[in-house]
Amino acid sequence: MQNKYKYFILYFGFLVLWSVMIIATDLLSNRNIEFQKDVLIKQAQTHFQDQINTRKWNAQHGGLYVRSQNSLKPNPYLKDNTLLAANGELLIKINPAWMTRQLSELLDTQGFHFRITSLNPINPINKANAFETRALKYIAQTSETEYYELQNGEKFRYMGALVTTKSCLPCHAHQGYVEGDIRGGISIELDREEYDAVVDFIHERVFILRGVITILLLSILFLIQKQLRSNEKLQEEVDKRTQEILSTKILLQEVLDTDLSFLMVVENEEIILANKTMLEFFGSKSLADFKRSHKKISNFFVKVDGEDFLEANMESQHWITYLHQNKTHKDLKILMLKDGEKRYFRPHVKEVNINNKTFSIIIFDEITKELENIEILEEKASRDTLTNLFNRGKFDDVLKQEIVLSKTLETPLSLIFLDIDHFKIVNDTYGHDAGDVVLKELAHLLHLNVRNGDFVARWGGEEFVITLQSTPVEYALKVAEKIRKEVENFTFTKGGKQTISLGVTQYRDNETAENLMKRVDSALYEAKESGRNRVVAK
Ligand code: GH3
Ligand code: MG
Ligand code: MG
Repeated sequence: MQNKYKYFILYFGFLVLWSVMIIATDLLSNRNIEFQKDVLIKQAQTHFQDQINTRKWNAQHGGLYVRSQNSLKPNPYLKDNTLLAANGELLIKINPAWMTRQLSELLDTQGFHFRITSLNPINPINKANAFETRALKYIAQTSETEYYELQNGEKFRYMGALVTTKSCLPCHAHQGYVEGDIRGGISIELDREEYDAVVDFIHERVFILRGVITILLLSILFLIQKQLRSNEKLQEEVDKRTQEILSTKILLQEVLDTDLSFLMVVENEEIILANKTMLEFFGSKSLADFKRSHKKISNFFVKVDGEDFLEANMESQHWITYLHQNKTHKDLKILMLKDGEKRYFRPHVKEVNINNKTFSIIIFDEITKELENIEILEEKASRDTLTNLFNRGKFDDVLKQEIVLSKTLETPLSLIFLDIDHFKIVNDTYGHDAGDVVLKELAHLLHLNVRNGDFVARWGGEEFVITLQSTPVEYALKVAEKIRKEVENFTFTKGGKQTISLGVTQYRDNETAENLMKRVDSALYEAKESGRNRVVAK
């Protein structure tokens, strides 16, 4: 979620919660104040009810008579307001109205007043004041029987309606009242100090409560805000690090891709990283693509017998394990085919441990060019510069191989050894260069007269040697004779006519190459000794 929305929700939520708390405290305080008001009303109602009961009792007895003492005056608005007792004492009649009046004057204690009143009083002293007028008018207009006012700075005022009963009619019927009429009320005034004190107390507590709630909510808001800010910072840090890691990864991939060798990182025999050179070699767009189409790189390793070439399994080990264990094996190579062409690689491996995980960094350096150059050099080194035939060094290897092949195939191997007759005379007569030309042309002649698979080499000077695979000495003799005739009939460009002498022999079981060479040499020697330009087989 975007930060601005997050904070908006937080502040809005805080405002809502704070408002709910304020409303709740308001409701609570109002309820308590209402309760206090009810106590005041109950108090007034009790007083009112006391008066009603007393008046009812008085009316039920048609008034009562008391002694005239303590300056008690008879009710001037009452007919027959006195009575002469049998003992001549004057008794004063106290009707409900006069009783209420007397009691209200008597009960003028602090904090509590009451008096009887009417909009239309018989006794003018009972004339309603402003509050009483409002109260009586309200009662007259509604079906309520009570009215009260609780105004700030004023006393609690209560008005209870006096409902006309049968007992009231004797005195009040002349005013037109009938039973059930409301003819006035008892107005009660109560001190409200206790009520105000409680209300003040409630307000004070509510104020404190609201303060505490506000501080509490602000603290929570502050903490949440702090947490959010720290989360944001953390997220920023994470984003930054992720970006850094991403950049490093891209950079790493770029570095890997610049390398012309195959470069891969392997974890548990699974390639997890590969460079462009490798992927392009296999025609893959990505590593996932490579895995999908080729599964394993070792599927491409070409098996080569008798050489140090890596295969998928080496000595019953996975090739990567084998690489780790044979790091010192510098001649290890890999052969793979690309568009039918042979491509050679030199593998290297390095183990890396990161966070208890082991990775293998594997590099395949391409050595195709290097091997080709070596091959060219080797080829060069094995040739005689003048005739371009194999030289003696190479011939030694070839002869050994031919002996192995002959033994393996169990086929005869024959050898022809030949030497130019009186070659010294050519040099002496035509010069050394002319001798060279003779050597070259003879080499060419020999080459033309052997089969593919037969090897011709310059043994040294004007001596040549030929191996004839799968050839018995009898046939070799025929070949030698044929060569002898070819040379005899050939006219050399600069040396004119030349002849050669030849020795022929066949390889014998388990003899050495040296032995074989000695025998053929002695056959040649015999050919020379017996007159030259001939073939001797041994
Ligand atoms: P034989 O019939 O007994 O073999 O007589 P020969 O003269 O051929 O034998 P000899 O060993 O006496 O002489 C060989 C000569 O071949 C001597 C040497 O100068 C010559 N020769 C050896 N190598 C070369 C070469 O590369 N070029 C030239 N032009 N001559 C060479
Ligand atoms: Mg010689
Ligand atoms: Mg010679």
